Order: sequence, then C-alpha cells, then structure tokens
Amino acid sequence: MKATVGILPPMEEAKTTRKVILSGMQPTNDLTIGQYCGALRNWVDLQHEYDSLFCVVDLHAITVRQEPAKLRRRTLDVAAMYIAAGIDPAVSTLFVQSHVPEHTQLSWILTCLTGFGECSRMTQFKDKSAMHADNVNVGLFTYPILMAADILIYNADLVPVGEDQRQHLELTRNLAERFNFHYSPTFTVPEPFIPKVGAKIMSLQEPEKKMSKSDPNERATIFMVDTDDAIRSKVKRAVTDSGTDIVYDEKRAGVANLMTLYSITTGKTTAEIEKEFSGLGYAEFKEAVGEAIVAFLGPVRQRYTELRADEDALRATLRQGAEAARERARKVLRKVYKKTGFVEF
Ligand code: ATP
Ligand code: LTN
Repeated sequence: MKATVGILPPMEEAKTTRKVILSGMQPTNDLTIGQYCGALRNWVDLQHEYDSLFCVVDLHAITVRQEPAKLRRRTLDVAAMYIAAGIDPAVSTLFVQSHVPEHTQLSWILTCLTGFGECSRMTQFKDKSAMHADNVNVGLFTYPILMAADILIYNADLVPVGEDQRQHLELTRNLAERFNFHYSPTFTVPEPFIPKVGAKIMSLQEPEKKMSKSDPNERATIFMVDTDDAIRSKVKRAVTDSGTDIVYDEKRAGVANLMTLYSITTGKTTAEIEKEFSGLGYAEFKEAVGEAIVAFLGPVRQRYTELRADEDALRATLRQGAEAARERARKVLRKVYKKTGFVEF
C-alpha cells in the first residue's frame, strides 16, 4: 500500500491503491506439490496484502488436446483446490479464464505487436512442441501472448509463478512497454514474483527435470490428492544418489529436492534439517519427508473433498468472481480499443 502521511485516504481510494497480483494454472491434470510450492502457497500468503486475482486458465489448456468432459471436470477441480489450499474467494477474485472474454480480445491486439521470433524463442513452446509432436498448433505458439493478456488486462503489478514462467513474464513486460510506447502509457509493466525456496520442485524419478503434472511416470510426481500411502511410497522410492549424508548440495539434485519439500512442509530451514539428520541415513530422512508431506497435504485434501462435493456453490463462487473480473477487464479493454483506433461501438 502507498504510504500515507497525516490523514488516511478514503476507503475507496485505499482499495484502488493496493497493488494488483494475478496468476493462473492450467486445468490439464490434478495439481502437484510442485505447483503448490512454486506458486499456490505464495498466492495464499500474498492475497491479504494485494488486490488479488486468480484464474483457472482453461483457454491455455486446449493448446494440448483435451477431452471436453475431463477439461470441464478438471477446471472445477483446480478451482476447488485453490480454495482448499487457502485462497479465500471473499478476499481474492477467483474465476475461470474463458468466463472473461476480454482476455482473448486483448490477446489479438497483443498478437499484432509480437514478433514471430519472440514466440519461437520460448522454451515452453520448444518443450511442448517436442512433447506433442503430432499437434504443434498455432495456439501452442501464441500461448504466451494470451498469458500476457491475462496479466495486462488487470494492470497487474506482480505475477507469482514458478521459475519456468520467467521467460513468459519477460515477453509480457516487453509487450506492455511496446504498447505504451506505440500508443501512450496504458499498461503497468509487471514483475515476476518467484519464491527463493521451491521455485522449481524436481521430479522424484529424474531429479534434474521439473516435477510435472503431465509426466507419464506417476511415481515422479506427488499430486495434491494423492493418498497418504501413495505419498509415502513415492517418497521412499525417490531417486537419490550413492552418498549417505543429508546436506544441501545443488549437485545432489535428488536429496536437495527432498530437503526443499521437507523445508516447505515443516517450515524448517536447511541448516535445521541438516542438524536434525546429522548422522542419520537416507531411509530415516525419506521417512520423515514422507510423513511431513502427509501431515501437510491431509487437511488440504479433506477441505478439497468437501468443497468439490458442492458443485453448485463452487460454480456460484466462480460466477461472482468472473463478474467482478469482467467489470475491471471491460474498462481496460475499452481504453485499449480506443487507443488502437477502433471506432467506438
Ligand atoms: P505441466 O507440467 O503440465 O507443463 P505447467 O507448468 O504447465 O504444468 P501450470 O498449471 O501451468 O503447470 O503451472 C502453474 C504454476 O505452477 C506456474 O506458476 C508454474 O511455474 C508452477 N509450477 C509448475 N510446476 C512446478 C514445479 N515443479 N516446481 C515449481 N513450480 C511449478
Ligand atoms: N503459462 C502459465 C499459466 C498461466 C499464467 C497466466 C500464469 C497462464 N496465464 C497468467 C500467471 C499469469 C504456466 O504454464 N504455468
């Protein structure tokens, strides 16, 4: 919030001077503990301090082939998981991306300001087109432009995401600056907000690779809805190395990853963890990590199950969120249309 000296601003002004944050996740599968550590837990912490908007980016999800019934179900699953993890719809604006058509409308204008080369350089495009070689569609290519529109349509100041999204944020910043330069100052140039610990949770099976919800090897990923036994078993079988001591060393990716997970789920620092396990081996350490994750995820899973059981209430929450988001998006889009030179309707 802006510092105020002397008299406090009136309530309305106080509300509008709060900085804005926006973020989203794709409903392409159940959420993982990687997404929780890299993004969701930050959203929960930041929502009280900022004017916050969180969406389920279903339009982004169809850049990879989706079964319609599954996509519909997962969109609601992800929204329920946001709330279960601690996003309070009374505090934050929570909505589904396709419910706010202004995102796609702005996206077209930004598309016409983006160079072909800029999109070709995106590593997520390169990775995903290699992974889905049978469906390298243009949406996969222009994906980051829609993401830029998601952010710029609300003039977000801050975007809490994991490390893998840094490059997309850089493009978003360039597009905001380009529009502002070609027309006149319009968009806020957003900053990424990437956590120091947990920005990249690695696969449990190939610890040099990011933990991914689309990994075909289920043992590599801890899902937020995994059962206690599944969590224990996945941690127990996590790939480590031939060493024996529990010390944080980035070169020993498997152990470092488990230490990060333990640190986030217990709140302990690396030094505390090293001390706790000094003289103990991988077996004891893995058991503790498994139990910490079980204890941490259990209550979230229970809240999730309750919330997901009342679909009418969930849909009503999402409708309210979309109405609030649209109201804001419409105003910005109107300004952008005018500056672009479109005749007013
Ligand atoms: P996929 O692995 O299916 O490609 P994704 O990265 O596209 O998943 P999203 O739902 O789009 O998943 O990601 C939501 C957020 O979670 C993003 O901010 C992303 O940076 C973060 N995130 C995803 N996976 C991880 C991870 N392993 N570690 C840390 N953050 C992550
Ligand atoms: N590209 C992101 C998901 C995403 C997003 C956004 C994140 C789409 N729109 C806006 C933050 C802000 C991803 O793949 N993780």
